Amino acid sequence: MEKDKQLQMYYEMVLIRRLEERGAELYQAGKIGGFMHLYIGQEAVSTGLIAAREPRDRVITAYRDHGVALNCGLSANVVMAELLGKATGASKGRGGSMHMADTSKNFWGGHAIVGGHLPIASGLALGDQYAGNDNVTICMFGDGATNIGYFHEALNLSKTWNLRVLWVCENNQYGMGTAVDRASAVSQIRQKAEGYGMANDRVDGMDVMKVYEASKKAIEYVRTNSEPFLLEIMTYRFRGHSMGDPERYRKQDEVKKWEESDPIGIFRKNLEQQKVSDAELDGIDARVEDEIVKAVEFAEASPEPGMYDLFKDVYADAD
Ligand SMILES: Cc1ncc(C[n+]2csc(CCOP(=O)(O)OP(=O)(O)O)c2C)c(N)n1
Ligand SMILES: [Mg+2]
Repeated sequence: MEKDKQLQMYYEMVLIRRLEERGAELYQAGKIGGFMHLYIGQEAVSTGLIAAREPRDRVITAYRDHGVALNCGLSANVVMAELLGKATGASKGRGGSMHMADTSKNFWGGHAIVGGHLPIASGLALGDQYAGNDNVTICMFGDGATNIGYFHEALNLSKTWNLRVLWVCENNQYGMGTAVDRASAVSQIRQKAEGYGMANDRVDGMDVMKVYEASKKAIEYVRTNSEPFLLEIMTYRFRGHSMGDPERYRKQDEVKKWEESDPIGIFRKNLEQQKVSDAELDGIDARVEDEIVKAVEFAEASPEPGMYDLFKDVYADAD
């Protein structure tokens, strides 16, 4: 891969990390309301995956969506403003942390109901099939979502109707406080694709280049064969399930062990081995710091949504 593209991926991973660290502080200061789920530790997953898509490929995800939004090209300003519930936010301040979206960037949200967006992904792909194009719909979800009925219905239909969906399970090994092997009959989520005769793969999600390569292959598979594929990406969230999780279900030793595989640290080392200088990487870090300061200023200075906007966009206008 060209150096510029690699540096762009490094920039995006650092941007996600810093935006969320700042977001956590603002949450604790009472400036962000509702639920907020951090992506810290999982940055290599969406960064490698979305770097492998064509802009015409659609992306849809669950509520752990800040990183996905940034990777899809939403600015730190609109993501931060949405976190603060401001009118300038990605969803005009009416979505909040779990409902970032921008269809102009082919980012179809941000969905809070576990598994609820999987049938929507099948629907997006069915629309593309009707339109006669070969766009791929990339649908990301957690390990916990694979125990939900929607997962099975959506996978079954996608294979039966030859829909171009790349199903991406971000296996961070817990659904809230429940470990995968306490909730799932099979420990490898990829096995669930077998029941639907669906091709599948499993990849290390702490190494962004491995994620990129596996995603590129999977997207090409879906596009050229006109059939779905399930990619399981092994990862770990360094923070709690959401803000305010007391984390009694996992040992600190386990968290520490995973933190040694910090995806940003791994990628930085990889870049240094390719002779990218520290100065260049530090320059990217500094650019991100500056961008986050400006995003907070932008969000804080932005207006609240108007009271009467509350009822807008609830239903689509019929033409
Ligand atoms: C239908 C439904 N049931 C329960 C919940 C509450 N809930 C929110 S997140 C979550 C765990 C999902 O875990 P996973 O799919 O692994 O995603 P992760 O949070 O690990 O990214 C649950 C049970 C919900 N939002 N929707
Ligand atoms: Mg999970």
